[in-house]
Amino acid sequence: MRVLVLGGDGYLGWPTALHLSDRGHDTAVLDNMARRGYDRELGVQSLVPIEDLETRAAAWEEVSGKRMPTYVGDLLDAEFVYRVLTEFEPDAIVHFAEQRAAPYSMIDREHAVYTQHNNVVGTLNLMYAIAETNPDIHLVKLGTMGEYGTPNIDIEEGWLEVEHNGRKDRMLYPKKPGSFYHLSKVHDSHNLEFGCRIWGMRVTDLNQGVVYGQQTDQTVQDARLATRFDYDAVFGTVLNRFCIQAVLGEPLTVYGSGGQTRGFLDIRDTVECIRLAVENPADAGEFRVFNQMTESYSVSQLADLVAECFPGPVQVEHLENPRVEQAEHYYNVKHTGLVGLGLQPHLLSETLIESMFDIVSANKDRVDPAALLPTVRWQGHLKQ
Ligand code: NAD
Ligand code: USQ
Repeated sequence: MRVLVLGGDGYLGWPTALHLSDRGHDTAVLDNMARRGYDRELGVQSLVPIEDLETRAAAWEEVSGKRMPTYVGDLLDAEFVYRVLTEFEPDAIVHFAEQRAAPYSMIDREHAVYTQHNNVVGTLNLMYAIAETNPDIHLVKLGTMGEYGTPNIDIEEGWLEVEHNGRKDRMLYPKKPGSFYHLSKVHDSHNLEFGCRIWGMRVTDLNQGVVYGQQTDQTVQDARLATRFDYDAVFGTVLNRFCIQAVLGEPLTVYGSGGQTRGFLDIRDTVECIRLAVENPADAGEFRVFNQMTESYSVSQLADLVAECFPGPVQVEHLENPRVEQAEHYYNVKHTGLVGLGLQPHLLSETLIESMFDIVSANKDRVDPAALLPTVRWQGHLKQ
């Protein structure tokens, strides 16, 4: 198949593009380099050094013999999006290209507006470009488990059978997200379901949990193929951060009691889930939703796991939670769709955590310890 990966310069987009290319798909990547710009804005850098997109694509061609065209441009530029779709003629598009950090979206009004404009309008431009160039294109869109929040009932895969006053209907599962970023994904999901229902688009919305890990079968083949690894309190995700903090001898920063529970998955499962979704397209008119996670853990459980695996002393510090989120709650998620397509999960094992320790040790001089501490507060704009 011909697959276009949007956001293909990012943490997950780059290894996914490599995985799809490795599996024989003609793969191209598109990115506007916004993520590298946020690094400059925040004064941080990936823990592992990364090459620019051209060097990465050239290295992949050298290693694999496979060419990977690159398109540098913005999804907010509708003409650019139409041009790329007309030129590359994809059968499937994988859409990672959004501002994805909850704390970044909560810095202030400007960052909230930027996040929702970038994410919602970018996706809307893409929907029109697909509908007007080739409505048969299967769109595989990255959503997030955080769209659901932490409701006190079981979380289904996107849809809920509702019985109300003696009548029944199948409705989109109600959403209770926890940041302006997570809300942007909810808005996307509604727009995409509308596109399927009204225009007959074919869409798979992947409500992904928090990803951990940094290496895949392809990225390890050459140092120039490495993907980014974020440790800072804005873009770094929790398990990656805990592994990094352990190696640096810094306390693991558990926000609040640590009872908050989330869905997680290994980066190697992310790339495989995308391949499975691409190779098994949604039907025309179908808004298909999968919950892309393999295990649930509370933040405290993760801190304990890292402390157990690390061969040295580890301190766990409970910081006042800068976010507004439930500390103790019910969490039971259905996630059988991708397993049904053939996913064989890599569950959190000591082996993976230990391999992360090695990656961090090799690059620890690149860390600015000041960037480890959270500075963005969910109610930061309110008068104290
Ligand atoms: P990332 O920030 O590393 O990558 C996103 C890429 O999209 C960046 O390279 C950025 O430059 C690009 N981009 C952003 N806006 C764009 C635009 N308007 N036009 C073109 N390119 C644009 O993020 P990631 O961690 O790789 O996440 C990828 C996707 O997966 C996101 O949509 C995110 O919401 C979702 N997701 C990530 C995680 C996780 O743990 N990392 C978990 C669940 C869902
Ligand atoms: N947390 C800590 N200590 C830390 C960092 C985080 O206790 O040092 C806690 C947070 O309070 C939160 C949980 O860990 O309860 C997860 O936080 P995170 O920063 O790892 O992840 P989150 O903000 O939820 O966002 C990440 C990605 C986002 C993706 C989301 C999946 O950045 O793109 O959508 O994971 S999900 O959480 O399922 O919505």
